[in-house]
Amino acid sequence: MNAPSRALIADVLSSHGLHLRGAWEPQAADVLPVLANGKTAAVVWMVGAVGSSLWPAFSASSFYADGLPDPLDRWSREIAEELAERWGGLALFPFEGPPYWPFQQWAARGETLDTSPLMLRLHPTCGLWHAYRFALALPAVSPGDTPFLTACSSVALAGADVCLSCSGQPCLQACPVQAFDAKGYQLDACATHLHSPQGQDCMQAGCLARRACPVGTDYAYESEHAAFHMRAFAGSH
Ligand code: B12
Repeated sequence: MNAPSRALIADVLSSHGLHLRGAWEPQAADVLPVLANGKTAAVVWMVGAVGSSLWPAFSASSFYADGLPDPLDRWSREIAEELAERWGGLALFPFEGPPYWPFQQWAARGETLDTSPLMLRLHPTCGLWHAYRFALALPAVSPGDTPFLTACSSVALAGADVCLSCSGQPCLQACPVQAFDAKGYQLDACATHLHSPQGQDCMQAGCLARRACPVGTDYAYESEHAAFHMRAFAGSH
């Protein structure tokens, strides 16, 4: 089986509103599962959404309206597993666990990302408005994509911490219940607030701290998309 090219993978993903978010070459220390051919993966492609890119395709799918739990995870799984089978690989998911695959560390091996006081990774263009849906571990790399993979694998966390030089760090001032202090996150305080009448702004339009970040505001989630994630988050805490 020929390895799919990066252009083909990106093209197939775009029909679902998904984006190729870089790639990395697994090492023995990554301890990934072996593939169906009994070999280890040669490449891991990271797949995610940028802004509300996935919302039109997902919200039009049967998963969105079927009333069963975890519709976005099930939608992601159906797409990922079909692609993994097509290309002789394996799909890995951020929501499988615990223990969880270290998606944020993997992502930083494939594209430039920074850490942030909210613990979410900051992308230079879309800020905090991005997330991962799955990773595809494939047995081979198309020869034309070797330079891309080499370039991705040499990516390191951005040296200059964008958030440390951010004037006033509005994300740390915006949370009504001070759930973030740059060292940790008070999950209980956040969840209690979300379930209270005062928390309805976060529930309808998304986390106020995340919305306060000045980077990538053009990519902020559309309100229906934001509310969907907040309902899922509040519903499980
Ligand atoms: C567990 C988890 C949480 C827990 C964190 C508990 C904790 N103390 O660690 C909780 C439930 C609080 C959480 C919350 C959210 N999460 Co979360 N979470 C995860 C998950 C499933 C596993 C993290 C993990 O343990 N990895 C294993 C370790 C070994 O890998 P790691 O890469 O080093 O992981 C560390 C970081 O993830 C860090 N971390 C990352 N995000 C956060 C958030 C908080 C609040 C804290 C305390 C720590 C933390 O803690 C991990 C352990 O050291 C990941 C998916 C994944 N598989 O990575 C998503 C993930 C990190 N979450 C994500 C998101 C978007 C959120 C929310 C914004 C959800 C939402 N409402 O939409 C909220 C943030 C809160 C807010 N108000 O905005 C995204 C981040 C994308 C990005 N831009 O970086 C991820 C990658 C999921 C995805 N599909 O993309 N999350």
